[in-house]
Parts: sequence; structure tokens; C-alpha cells
Amino acid sequence: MLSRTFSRAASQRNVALILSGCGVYDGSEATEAVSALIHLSESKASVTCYAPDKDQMHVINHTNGEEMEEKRNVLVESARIARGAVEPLASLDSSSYDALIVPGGFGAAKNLSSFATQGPEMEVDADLSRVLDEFKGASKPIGLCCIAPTIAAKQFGGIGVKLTVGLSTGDEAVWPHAGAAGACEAMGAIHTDVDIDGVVVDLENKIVSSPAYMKNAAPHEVHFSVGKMVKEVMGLI
Ligand SMILES: *[C@@H]1O[C@H](CO)[C@@H](O)[C@H](O)[C@H]1NC(C)=O
Ligand SMILES: CC(=O)N[C@H]1CO[C@H](CO)[C@@H](O)[C@@H]1O
Repeated sequence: MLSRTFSRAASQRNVALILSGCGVYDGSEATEAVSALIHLSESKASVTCYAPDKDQMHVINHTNGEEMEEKRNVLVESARIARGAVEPLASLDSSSYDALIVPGGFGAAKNLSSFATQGPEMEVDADLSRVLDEFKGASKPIGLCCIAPTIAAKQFGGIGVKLTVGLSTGDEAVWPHAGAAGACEAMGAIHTDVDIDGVVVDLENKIVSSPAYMKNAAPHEVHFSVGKMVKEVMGLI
């Protein structure tokens, strides 16, 4: 009996996945979010999706990148990726989870934070800020990819969190947002340059990050990059 309970407890990993809409220019990057779901599923994690119940900062026409004159709700749009199963971020009870994962996409910089408009002067969504502090305080791992590590830079820059948003310099066609690395350092984070096949693990703070679509990479490379992050997070539980 005891061993049964034990093995069940050991295999049951509850992970909260934070979405920020649906679509690279105004929400969660779809490939990264789906990739995280697939890798978590392969890791036998039980996943619950959360998103802030508020309006998106922008709604972008993804065929031409232009802003559209309409309002959309971050939670409602995130439900597209979560196949309907998404809870308000304000209701996230950290004690129910073993790890937290935040995929990228401009939603992370527009709806989970204001990095897109304010850079290092950014604010972090108040509910996400609370949740990050709770996971960190309980020594539970937090994984982020693409532009989302900027949020960890803001939240934990004061303690010199180690992270990556890919390369800090490089061909602009390949690394279009390389300036984000300097912004992370301006917020107090210690940035390590890694290419699409790399991952940075801050063992002390249990913060894991990988570049994903910070690089103009192929979908399978992004899937691999997200997978590296997820695997390290699962290993830190
Ligand atoms: C989105 O952009 C395309 C390409 O410019 C345009 O044809 C279309 O009308 C736009 N759709 C909306 C709803 O604005
Ligand atoms: C429309 C709106 O409320 N957008 C917000 C998205 O989230 C960021 C971070 O909390 C805010 O700065 C935006 O104002």
C-alpha cells in the first residue's frame, strides 16, 4: 500500500501553464504553447492552463501585422490553445502545483507584462507577480522561453537570476529581438547567450529558460528548444 501511494505521488506532477492569448503578435506563440503541452504530456504531467481575465493590449491582424480596431479577452483567446480548459490566473493556487511554465509570444510582453512598451521599466501582471513569488518561495521550478524570461528578469533581477533570451548580438534577420538580452541585464539578471539548442538552468533559483522563437528558427527547432526547457523543469521538481 505504502509503495503504491508513493509511486502515485511520484508520478503525479501538477504543472500550471500560463497563456497570454493566442498568436505570436498579441498573445502566446502558438507553436511554443502547443509544444509545451506536448512535452508536458510526454512527461506525464497533469497540466492546468491559466490566463489573465483581461483585455489584450492589442489585437493584431496576423496576416499583415497591423493593429485591429477590436477588443479581445486574453483568457478567451487562450482557450483556443487550451481547448476550452483555461482558468483565470487570479485563481491560481500555487500550493496545488509542482512547477510553472510560461511560453513566449508578444502576449508575454503585452499582457503578462508591459515589456513591449516599457522595456526594463516594465511592470509584471499583478497576479503573475504573486504566483512567481509563491513558486520561487516554495522552491518550485519555473520555466520560461522566448521573450517570457524578461518577466523573470524583472521579478528576480534583484537577486541576479541567471537566464537566457537567446543571443545578445547577431544577424537581425535571424535574431530580431537580440536587444532583449541587454534589457534583462538592465533589470539585474545575468544573461547567458545560447543558440536554439541551448538551455540555461539557474539551479539556485530553479529558473529555466530557452530561446525558442527568439531565433527565426524552424518549427521543429522551436519544439526542441521548448522541450529542453520542459525537461529541465521536470527534473527540478
Ligand atoms: C487583415 O489583413 C489583410 C492583409 O492586409 C487584409 O486583406 C484584411 O482585410 C485584414 N483583415 C481585417 C479583418 O482587418
Ligand atoms: C489592455 C490591458 O489591460 N493590457 C495590459 C496587459 O497586461 C500588461 C501587464 O499587466 C498591462 O501593462 C497592459 O495594460
